[in-house]
Amino acid sequence: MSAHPGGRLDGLTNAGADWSGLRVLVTGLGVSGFAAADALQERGAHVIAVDGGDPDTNTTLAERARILDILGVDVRLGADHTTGMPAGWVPDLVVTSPGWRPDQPLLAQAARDGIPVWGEVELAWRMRAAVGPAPWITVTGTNGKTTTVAMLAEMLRAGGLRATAAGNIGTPILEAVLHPEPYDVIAVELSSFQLHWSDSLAPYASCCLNLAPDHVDWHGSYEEYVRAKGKVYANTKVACVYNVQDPATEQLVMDAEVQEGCRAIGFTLGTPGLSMVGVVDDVLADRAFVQERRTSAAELATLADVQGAAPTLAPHQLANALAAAALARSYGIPPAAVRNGLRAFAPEPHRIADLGVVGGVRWVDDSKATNPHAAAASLGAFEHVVWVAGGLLKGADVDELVRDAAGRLRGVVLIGQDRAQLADALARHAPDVPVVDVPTTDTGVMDLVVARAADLAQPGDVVLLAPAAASMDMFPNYGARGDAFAAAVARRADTTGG
Ligand code: UMA
Repeated sequence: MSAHPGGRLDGLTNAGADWSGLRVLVTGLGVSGFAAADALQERGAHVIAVDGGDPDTNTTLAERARILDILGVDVRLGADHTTGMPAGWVPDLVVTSPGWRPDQPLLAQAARDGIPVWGEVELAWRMRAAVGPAPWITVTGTNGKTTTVAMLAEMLRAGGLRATAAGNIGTPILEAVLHPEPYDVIAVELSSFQLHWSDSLAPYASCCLNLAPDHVDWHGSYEEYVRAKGKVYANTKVACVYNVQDPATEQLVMDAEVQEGCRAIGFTLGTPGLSMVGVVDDVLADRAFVQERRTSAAELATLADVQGAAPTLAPHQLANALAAAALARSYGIPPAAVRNGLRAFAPEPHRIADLGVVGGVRWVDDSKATNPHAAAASLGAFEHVVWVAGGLLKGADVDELVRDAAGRLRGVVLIGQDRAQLADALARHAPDVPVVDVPTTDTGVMDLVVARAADLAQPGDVVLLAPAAASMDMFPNYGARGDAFAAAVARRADTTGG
């Protein structure tokens, strides 16, 4: 930590510490940067906040900048401000947004100059209440983490606690930590980006749901991505929850430095062994947090409780429920509250969302499948699929995905920037499957996509939007992509009479 005030930063471990006068450069004014700048400014820090965006075209950014300016933050917008430190000013600390890559010029300069860089999650951990702060239960993984923390939060609430889900799910964790009405416990979704910039978290319980290549461009290599994910287990107090079907997650637990007495707890789609939560017949069963676990198990819920109103119970959805149940049980939540939490859980939009049957074909929006691993799970849940795929692959390899899915594919409609890579993989592994290439990136593209998919589908098939890729080449985010798809399906229902 160089010549900078390492000693002072070491003492900044709770909201009551003396943050005043600390010079902090906040990089990025998305939701996390805004929360960080606001919290630091309120505690008397001297904050400069930079963002490369253009306020003339980005009205949200302009509004955030206006509010922070009123609060006294020195806000500097535009690409010129993100290439190096502000002239004539050396910060004590940089607090960065998760979207900023470590090789971004300003962050690279901070590393060269020995200026500590924290993520907003690290800042939030260090701004917890001095006395009786809400414990964090943390969840990461390549896929399923948003669903899992949402399920976990429902279980905690069903157990009578004031709980919320925060972090990568959308609400900055800082907001949850500094909420005027303190939470009893917080279910925290952590991305690999956020974990990269966090070093002192000590969660009550933690979980890495699964591991598969994603965000390799941001981290530089798959090994670095896995290393970041593994940080979720560091300093865990009570339970490190891992996926029995994904041994790499168990390895991360074995490699982690945890607190004395912390247990490794597995979740499995099969029969649970000792210290596991799993499935027996149609029941979710706990052999980890029951007194007589050597000889008996506790019934937590049924498979029907997990499936709810979904068109099918996808194995990964069951895995998410088991992981959430293990984490909730580690916190002492009783079985009935686990079940009630699962029943109360409402799936997020764009996550295997059933859009109904139009023209004898079921239409499903899984726009949230932004990487090959998520798309594989989604494709595996249906027998005969017309697959709508493509977008930004972020350096991911799609060969395994296409090879494994080949037998289910009735046809494929390709969209987005990296569709040639998917087309090549399809030519190699599914040469007989018809592929339609949709090169246009117009906003109206989804009508064309839906028409082409309908041409390929046979009655009883599923048309599945599970792009295996990010959306930003064509849409603001995956939500907008899913909305466009759903709207085009609805228009087709109107014109064809459903
Ligand atoms: N910016 C620059 N220069 C850069 C990069 C970004 O100036 O080199 C600016 C942009 O103009 C923008 C701001 O930085 O104004 C964006 O910051 P950000 O991308 O870190 O976004 P936030 O709004 O702070 O949202 C972040 C997470 N975003 C990312 O990790 C990319 C949100 O996760 C998260 O919900 C939020 O913090 C609260 O914790 C989103 C996400 O896509 C949903 N996550 C990835 C995923 O789930 O796969 C990891």
